[in-house]
Amino acid sequence: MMKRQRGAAVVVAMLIVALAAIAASQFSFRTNIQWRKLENAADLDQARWVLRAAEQWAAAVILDDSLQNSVDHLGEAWAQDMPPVEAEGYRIAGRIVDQDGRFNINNLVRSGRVDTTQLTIFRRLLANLHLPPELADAVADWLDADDEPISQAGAESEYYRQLSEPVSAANRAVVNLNELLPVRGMNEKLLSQLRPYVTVLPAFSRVNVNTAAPELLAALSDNLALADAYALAAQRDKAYFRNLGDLRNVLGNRASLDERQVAFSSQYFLVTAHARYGRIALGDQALFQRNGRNFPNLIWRVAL
Ligand SMILES: [Ca+2]
Ligand SMILES: [Ca+2]
Repeated sequence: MMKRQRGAAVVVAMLIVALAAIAASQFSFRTNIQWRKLENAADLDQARWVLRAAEQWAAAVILDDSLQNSVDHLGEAWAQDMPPVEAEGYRIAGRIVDQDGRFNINNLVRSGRVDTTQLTIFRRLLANLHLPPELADAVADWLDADDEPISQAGAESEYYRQLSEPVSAANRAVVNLNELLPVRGMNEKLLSQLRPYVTVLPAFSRVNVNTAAPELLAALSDNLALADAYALAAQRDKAYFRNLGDLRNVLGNRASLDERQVAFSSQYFLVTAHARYGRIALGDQALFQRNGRNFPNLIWRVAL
């Protein structure tokens, strides 16, 4: 608990440094706006600045963590929800969620072909979430390079062209989960149920067993019951897994995970930031990738 509090204190200190930097830049900014006279526009600029600062702060927290240790778990500073911080007329709130604790949809296809191991994992995940497992086949077809359905439940352009609003299968990796909306069997409700458990990343990723939901942990195994996966997650929250040895010790010889799919650290982090200044409130999301001991790489950013 002490460690967690100290971690949070470091995070707040970094944020205050970022805010001070903005305040210091205000002098020139104020002279600038004398001719502008549009208060809203000025507030918008300031809010954008604050939003960038929040994002940079989050990336700095991710970097700071990688300098401390090489394992990532939910007891670390980056994973703690931060209460909104107010200073100098700004209000900032930010949240960091690692993406390696989720099933990466793009793992389904390697070099244009369906990876059957990944397909099985995705089917199991859907079943554990009480969603139709055959949806995995249609998603895999949407991503794989060919136009041959992998099963009766699959679907390719031939299927999609007969719809009232004809489309073609993407036949490539996706960059945003919303791209899966046209997939056979998919709809807004289903996608929103799936969203907390999946992600789309630009490269193959392993599952961080320290941050994955029990439904995904169970999907990585052919002999781990969902109830036992919940027990595993409860155990992990008391003492995180440093390596395969820790994981094997906890599982005993009752069950095993597919160890080729498993990781104990995370490479990708989704940063959600909200900023308010004056009458303006803005939000955005950014995906960062760890970059060794250097500042994390920004993969993409979208306005909320
Ligand atoms: Ca860490
Ligand atoms: Ca295809």
